[in-house]
Amino acid sequence: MKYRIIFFLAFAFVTEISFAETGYRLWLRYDRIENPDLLEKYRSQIKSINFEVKSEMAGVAKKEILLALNGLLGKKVTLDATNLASLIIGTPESSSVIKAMVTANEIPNSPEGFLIKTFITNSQLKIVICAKNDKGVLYGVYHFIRLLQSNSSLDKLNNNQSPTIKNRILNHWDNLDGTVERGYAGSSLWEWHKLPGFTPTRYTDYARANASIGINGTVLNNVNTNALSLTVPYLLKTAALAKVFRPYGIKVYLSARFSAPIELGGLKTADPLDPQVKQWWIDKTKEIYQYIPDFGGFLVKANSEGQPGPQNYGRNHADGANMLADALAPFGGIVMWRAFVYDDKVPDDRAKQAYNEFKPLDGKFRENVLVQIKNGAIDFQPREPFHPLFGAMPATPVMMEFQLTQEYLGFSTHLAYLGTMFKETFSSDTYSKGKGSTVAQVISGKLDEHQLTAIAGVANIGSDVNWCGHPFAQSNWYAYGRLAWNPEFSADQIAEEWIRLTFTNDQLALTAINKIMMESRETIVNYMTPLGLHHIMARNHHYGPGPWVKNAGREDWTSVYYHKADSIGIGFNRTATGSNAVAQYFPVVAEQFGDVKQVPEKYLLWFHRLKWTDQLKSGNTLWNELVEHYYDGAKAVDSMQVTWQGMKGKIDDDRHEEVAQLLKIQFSEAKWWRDACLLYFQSFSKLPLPAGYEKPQHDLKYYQNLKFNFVPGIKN
Ligand code: GCV
Repeated sequence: MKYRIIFFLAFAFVTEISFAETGYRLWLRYDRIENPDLLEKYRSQIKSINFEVKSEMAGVAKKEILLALNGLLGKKVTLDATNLASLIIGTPESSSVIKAMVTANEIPNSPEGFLIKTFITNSQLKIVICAKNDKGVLYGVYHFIRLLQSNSSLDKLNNNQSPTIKNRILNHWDNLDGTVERGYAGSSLWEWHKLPGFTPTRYTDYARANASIGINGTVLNNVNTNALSLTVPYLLKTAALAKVFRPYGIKVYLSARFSAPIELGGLKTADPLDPQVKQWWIDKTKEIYQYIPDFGGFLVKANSEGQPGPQNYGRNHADGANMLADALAPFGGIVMWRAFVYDDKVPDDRAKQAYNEFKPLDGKFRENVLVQIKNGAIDFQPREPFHPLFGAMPATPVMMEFQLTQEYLGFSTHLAYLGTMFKETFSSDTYSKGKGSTVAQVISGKLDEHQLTAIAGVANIGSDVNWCGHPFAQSNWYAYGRLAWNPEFSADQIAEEWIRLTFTNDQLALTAINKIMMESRETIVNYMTPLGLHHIMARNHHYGPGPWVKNAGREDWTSVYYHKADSIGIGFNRTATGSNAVAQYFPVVAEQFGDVKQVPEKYLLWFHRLKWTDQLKSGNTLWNELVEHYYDGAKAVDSMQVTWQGMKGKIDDDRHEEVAQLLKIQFSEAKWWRDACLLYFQSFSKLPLPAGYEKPQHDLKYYQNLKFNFVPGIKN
């Protein structure tokens, strides 16, 4: 009897633990469909499945669809190798049933596209998921699962999709010692010391999550890289990861340290024009492909923030990139050469430096080189106008770099859905070839007719059980993948999809959570950097406000360099009377950004310097408008908390409570940002807070003296 009780208690305990909603499953949650009518309907529509498997990739697709169907339908679907099956999956080569049912020109001709189509034969509904090859089938399967998870109708499917951008890549800023630069979700996923022998299921789950949203590449190591990644012991480890990811259509890439020929090869130089250096990279690349035959290529941060590069030898970025490109070309590999360069020794506005260095090199890169450009010209700020290099290098394939990890948007403590931010950049019009030359058009290769296209997202993934730290940070991984697949998707539609897959299909909850997400990034901009302010965070770790940062080792790492506040006014004059950064944009844009009357107010202080008392469109003075934005931002977090409270019972308690606690922290940090920034700027404007605003809790000194130890994301 005693044992029975112990067993019962142990069972109850285990049961409870195994049902805790940790967030580990991300958007791949296959719990039984809640709506009973829909469940019945799906069960009657999907009784059996015909999926002939002839490759490892088809094998994982089959495993996934069975897992999903068994979970979502709450019963086992039967396998049926005949044309009587209700769900038929494969390629015309692998499946004679598909070959007979679908005409060849209905299937997208692209290597990763798919068709999902409903057929009614003899009043029998059949659904076909097919593609030209198994990769398309895999993506089709994940899309079909998404349709079920979001309770879509299967009655009349005719869904034909192909990705817009070819290489859809995550960049991990993961160090070999297990830390993650700007990582706020625990330590690195990659357990280098246990590789290559140990490859936990978590690696497979990582690959599943990526494949489900179309991500097909991953750079495993930090751009501030260690040459050791290129040594044989680490190549073996990389090869073990590549083996796990391969069936999910994911290639691995490595960040390459430019000085590796010196550090590993014992050469005296890393000069890209030196024959010995070239040979060293040729040999190294050959060696890499021996271990990883489908290796994707190199990502390089050169001559930026202390990293070595071709300029150390009087060469330019094209010389460096082309040397690596030549070594990779025989194997089909690519070079992603970052344009994130700036130097405090260069006496020009930091925002102009990448354009100044790269624009003259347009057309000078090999065919397998992409120039990787951050969304804005400074550094992943809560809001930046699009980078002037987009559209300015028509003879070179350029790719986008977004930051998913929230270095400047509240780490994994603040709720920030970045789908809206990604869209803001994508839909910006460069006017490089007239109206409609959007950044999305540039990146997709459509505007300048490039076949080689790519996009990178700096990952927000770590060892935390829920992968990304904040439960809502998962939505940025998701949105990145979906927009990389098709930049025309809307942020709103992606948010809704993610909520359905991650939390619930309940309509009230969908509306409320969607609203929180869609407003979240603007809210952060308001309480951190409204009206075009930028780079005013604390020094080095970037946690919290630091508009007073002055002595940071280099001028372009200080805050005062960017806001230039004094007793007269505030803002960086980037017009013709200032740094003239506006001239780097095409004339229509340059004119708009350069004219204080036309510039969108969200970029006002990015491009213009105004007096505190200047009047804005609202009729407010600049000072009062600034105050209003900061207070609105903090207030909006309070409203988010209230809305979230209303979600209690609509979603699981575990994640509800986690988000509620994080929102509470966010609210107090929003007020901290607001009060610290306004008190600091007030010390110049000498203007009072307009009537009705709650007074700051502390004085400026208090905020300036706050010190934090062991902040994540940097080497402490
Ligand atoms: C990987 C910013 C970050 C650095 C990062 C750098 C980059 O400066 O603060 O941590 O380094 O961008 O993108 O290379």
